[in-house]
Amino acid sequence: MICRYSFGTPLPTDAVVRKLPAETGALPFFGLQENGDGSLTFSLSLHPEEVIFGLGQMVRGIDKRGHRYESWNSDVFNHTESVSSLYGSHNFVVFFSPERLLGLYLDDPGRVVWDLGYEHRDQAVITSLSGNLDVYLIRENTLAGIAKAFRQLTGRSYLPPRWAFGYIQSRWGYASEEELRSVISAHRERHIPLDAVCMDIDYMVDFKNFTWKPDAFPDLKQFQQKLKEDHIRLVPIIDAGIKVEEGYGPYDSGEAGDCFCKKEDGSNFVAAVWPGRCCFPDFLREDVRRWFGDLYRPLLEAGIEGFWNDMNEPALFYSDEGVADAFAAADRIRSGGVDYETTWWLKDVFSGIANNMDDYRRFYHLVDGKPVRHDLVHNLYGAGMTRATAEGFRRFDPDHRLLLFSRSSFIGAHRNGGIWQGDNFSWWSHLKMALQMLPNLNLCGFLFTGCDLGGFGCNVTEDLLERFLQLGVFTPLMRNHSALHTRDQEIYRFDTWELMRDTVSVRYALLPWLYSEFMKAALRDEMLFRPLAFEYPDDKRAVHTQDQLLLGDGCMIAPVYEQNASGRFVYLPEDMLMIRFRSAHDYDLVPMEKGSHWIDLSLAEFPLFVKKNRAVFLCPGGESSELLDDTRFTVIGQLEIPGTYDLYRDDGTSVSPDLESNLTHIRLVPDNALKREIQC
Ligand code: MIG
Repeated sequence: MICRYSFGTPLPTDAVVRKLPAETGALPFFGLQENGDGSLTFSLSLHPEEVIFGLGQMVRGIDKRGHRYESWNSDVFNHTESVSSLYGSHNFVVFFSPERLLGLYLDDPGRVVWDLGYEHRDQAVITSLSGNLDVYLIRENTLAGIAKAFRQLTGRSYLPPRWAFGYIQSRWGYASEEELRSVISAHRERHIPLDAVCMDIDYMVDFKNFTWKPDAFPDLKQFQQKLKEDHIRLVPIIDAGIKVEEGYGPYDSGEAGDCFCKKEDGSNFVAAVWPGRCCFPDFLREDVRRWFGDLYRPLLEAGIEGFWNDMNEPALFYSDEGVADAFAAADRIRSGGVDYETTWWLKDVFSGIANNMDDYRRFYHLVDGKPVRHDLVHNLYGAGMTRATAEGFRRFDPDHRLLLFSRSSFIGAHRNGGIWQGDNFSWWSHLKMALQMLPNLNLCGFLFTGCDLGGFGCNVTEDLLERFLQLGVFTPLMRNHSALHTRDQEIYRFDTWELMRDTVSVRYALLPWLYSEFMKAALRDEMLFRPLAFEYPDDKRAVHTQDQLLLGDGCMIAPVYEQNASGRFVYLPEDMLMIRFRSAHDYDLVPMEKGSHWIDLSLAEFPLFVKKNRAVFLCPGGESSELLDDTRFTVIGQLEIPGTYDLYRDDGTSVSPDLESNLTHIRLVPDNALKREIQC
């Protein structure tokens, strides 16, 4: 059951797809306080054992209790424990204790502060700064029921094409056809499976969106065509800002259509990003989305089938006004004398030039024809860009799914694209963080996601990359990405590349099954990754587990996320079969009993646990998702009672696939084996 309560004058957000009438009674469960400055606070006392799932893309554990978070889409380069926001705002949480099961969704495009037991461990105190919002309460009997109800409120998750489940190699710095070709052939020569390579900003002319360097990419169309013969796709990046430059098509057409965000005086808001001074499309307007979505055409016509959208919080390096304010601050100090406090303050003033709150208050959007200051709708910007892109794709090619993943997002954007987890570091703690983010992202509707495997910033080590890949085997987006000037991070750069290749090969053997699990979850409004509490709500140990996840129908993952570990402890909430993978063909099958276990896992090994009477399907493998044989499988599982597995298969691109007609019901017949070969 979902109830909507409305406060103030909420702005349209495009987050929900079901319009519910607002309740007339008071909001139950929560204490309500008007703070006098327009902001509204909702409070709830927490049970000692209460766990809080949700908030999607966010640092810290699976259980969000015990800290303070903010919904404020931010370009953050350092995902430490004390950071309060990342790139997306996902204002949905589920409170779960022996006495309560309650979903809370705040449809609010502005800043929201979530104190979930930070100030007082037994209190959740949630503040909407604008006080204009819709609050939804979701009550169901199970955690999974709440997740499903929320998805039905906010709409079906985005479906990527099947090739997007292949391994993707990316790096900031690949600047030419030649360079990309050599990266691709280094994979192919070593039989490291690969489906796509990303093109970061270096492919553009002066970082201008929708351009590409003519000397580095003399014939992009032909290049992409040739690569497709080898089953490789190019995935270029697009940023949010449009360079101010007369004669540059997107700027001229944007100006002609009056598409850019304005300052109070009616002139374009200008701030610098990679290309220098840029204007920012007002993605909240339908006509602007249409204009922007059509800008992808030349790239689509060149045969490109996937994109990633970046810098759409929007990230702002500086504005002229901001720089002038900082110089003025410096001048004040210059005349007033310098001490350590003023110099520290000055340092903050200058480092605060980027992504500055004053800048976010300097420009306006048109919402229903009326100007709305950016900070009040800040968290919608990336979602608007995603929507513009997705709508453009649909106009260009209504019959095929294209790949799209964005950095910034909001609830609702999950219908139009995936997201990646942003600029993580090559840190072991970020491997754990990536794992912990997955179920909360899924809960909020973002199924197609993954982190930068190996870590984006800092220098990776080969063992860290291998362990990252072992998590990546299971994440829908399996992309190795790293920043300019960091250590080379392609698999083939390392002495242990064969281990890593074998790990990627497990992904390809699992790909048809993983795709089947993903598509069923998406089409049934379910999650792919769930916290253990979803299936074992009465098992206290399971409910509080922070480093294992349920995967699909009847599986569990428990990656190693510590350097030099020779294994890890795993808690099995029931009897399971462990598959300890070394490669697609080399693995141990170990039946294990409910309880705690130490599991040996050398660097080359990673486990997948399968419940009794459930099965995992391994196909013969291959080096491209398009070359996999999904009719012959090794079926792994302990089968004690007759059952079925519903294998989802489709053409991998059709836009509205029908779930039922794409299922093959495979009979699981009890036997004494742990694996068997089938054809279907
Ligand atoms: O200011 O395009 O998160 O993946 O490689 C950095 C360069 C801009 C941030 C993205 C990252 C990408 C990088 N971008």
